[in-house]
Amino acid sequence: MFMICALVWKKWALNMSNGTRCMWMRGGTSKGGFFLKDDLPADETARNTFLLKVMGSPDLRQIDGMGGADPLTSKVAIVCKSSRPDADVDYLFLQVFVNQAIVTDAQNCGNILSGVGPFAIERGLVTATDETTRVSIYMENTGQLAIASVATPNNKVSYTGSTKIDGVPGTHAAIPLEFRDTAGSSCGALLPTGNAVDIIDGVNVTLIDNGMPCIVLKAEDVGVTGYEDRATLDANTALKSRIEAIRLQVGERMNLGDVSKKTVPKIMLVAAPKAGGTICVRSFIPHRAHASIGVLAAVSTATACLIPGSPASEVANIPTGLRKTISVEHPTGEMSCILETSESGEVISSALLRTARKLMDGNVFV
Ligand code: NQM
Repeated sequence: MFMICALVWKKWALNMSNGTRCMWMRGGTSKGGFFLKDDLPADETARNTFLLKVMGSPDLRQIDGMGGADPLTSKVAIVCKSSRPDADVDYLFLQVFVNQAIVTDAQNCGNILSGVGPFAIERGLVTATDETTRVSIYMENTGQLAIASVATPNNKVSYTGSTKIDGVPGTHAAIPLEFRDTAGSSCGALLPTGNAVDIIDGVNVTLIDNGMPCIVLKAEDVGVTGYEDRATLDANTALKSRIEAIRLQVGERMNLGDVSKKTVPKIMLVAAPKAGGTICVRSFIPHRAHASIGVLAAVSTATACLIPGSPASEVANIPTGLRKTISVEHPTGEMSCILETSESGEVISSALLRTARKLMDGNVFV
């Protein structure tokens, strides 16, 4: 025992001076540090203390760390080889709060997920095969699987390509993501209260979880249009207090417990589409407006469009057919979610396109 402790301590003493190996990546419209599990302390408290230092939290500017002073750029992926027969790697997502000393695993992140396949191949956890390598990823936060298809010409990850995703300048290699069985990922059921609509503080809401716990409500019901830009929404303190009051009340009902220190549920303000899409969304994650939209939050909101009577269904322009492309308009463009539905209208699987890019591979110092 003493020997093991001494070895662990020695490894950490070394890390302090030599830094800790990590890769910084953009995943979809988010950005963060990607670590191999073995490169981080096994003890959760020590790990979280380390990650707060890496990001420079708590501090609004994160000036003494790598974080970008925004929840969307203060994210961490921890990856290891999976022991599960159906997965290549396990991925744990951690949200590092910007201005509070909190690191939480209470949510998943589909944008950061886009970087996990390339990272796993780059680190040798998965061997590249053919032009495209399919990586099966067990998402530890919610206990579900995702499949990422990564471009690997000549058995090497390629980040270059012609795919454009809104919210990211330029074009990159496409990384299609496929999800199955995401219903009830954190809440235990797609509709955790059993209702298509609940009324909270006089507002009709759909409480839904198809990969991300979300409160879906009409923007007009809380006094905005749903077409505002991020800065306008972020400056609207009255709106923020009103929707936070709703959020705090539904935590228990969504089986999430006390959500005052959690980043779920997210709040999705919906309105009729304005740019030829299916629905228009402004989301809060949950205390800042999102610059675009979260991946699984978009899937959950797209699913809400298909629930008769929900506020989303009332404003959405829903396509016909069992395989539906739900184009979710957001502040910087749109995200297309492909939903596969059964004859009875149940969503069986979802898929969408992301891109990712390696930004830095090296050692981080705390
Ligand atoms: O919903 C932001 C993001 C996300 C999460 C957030 C995400 C998802 O855009 O799957 O991607 O909701 O905190 O990265």
